[in-house]
Amino acid sequence: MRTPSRGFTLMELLVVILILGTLMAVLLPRIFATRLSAERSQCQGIIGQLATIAKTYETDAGDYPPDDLGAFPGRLRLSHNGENDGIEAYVAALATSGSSSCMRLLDDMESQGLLGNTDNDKAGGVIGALQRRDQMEILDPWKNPFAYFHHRDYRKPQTIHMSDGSLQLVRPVENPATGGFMEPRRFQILSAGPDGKFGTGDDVGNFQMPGED
Ligand SMILES: [Ca+2]
Ligand SMILES: [Ca+2]
Ligand SMILES: [Ca+2]
Repeated sequence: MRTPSRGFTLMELLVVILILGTLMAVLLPRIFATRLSAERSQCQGIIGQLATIAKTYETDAGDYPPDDLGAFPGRLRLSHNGENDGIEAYVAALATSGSSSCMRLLDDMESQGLLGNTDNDKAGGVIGALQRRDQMEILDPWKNPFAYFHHRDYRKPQTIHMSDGSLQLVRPVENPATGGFMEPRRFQILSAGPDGKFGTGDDVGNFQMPGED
């Protein structure tokens, strides 16, 4: 009579591999979906913070932060390379506002690693309380800059310098119900979402995207 082998037989190994493979196939998509959902919530949370501070800024300064680097005094010597202008102007407005709540927001973004400079541009001098020459942007959870539009500039598309080095032309989101723009009297803050492309269904904004439930 044969004595039973102490090791795994080939058949047992195959069964174990099959079970592990099935578990991975079931669990991995769920893990990815959970992560994606957490990142989307984080993105919505950041946009909520940016929108709240834009309103605080408006209460103090009489207008929302500009999206145009030409709006700042020449002594700031901001660089105009035509990339990330809107969100750079937003950051520069907060940094030069003298408001502690504006600075707190920038500090908060910095501590989360969400203050970046994807186009690597520098001003001629330091930008207010930022205390550096880098013209920073605020980044979404996928490390791409947000696009920020003041309502008066909704007809001007902006170029965003993505984290992979590519450039994307971004336009504010239109409202199919009115034929105008979403947030017609305020501003739009847009994230390209997890796919890293503006203008697709997974984009996130400071309003309910058209076609979203
Ligand atoms: Ca720039
Ligand atoms: Ca920059
Ligand atoms: Ca997208």
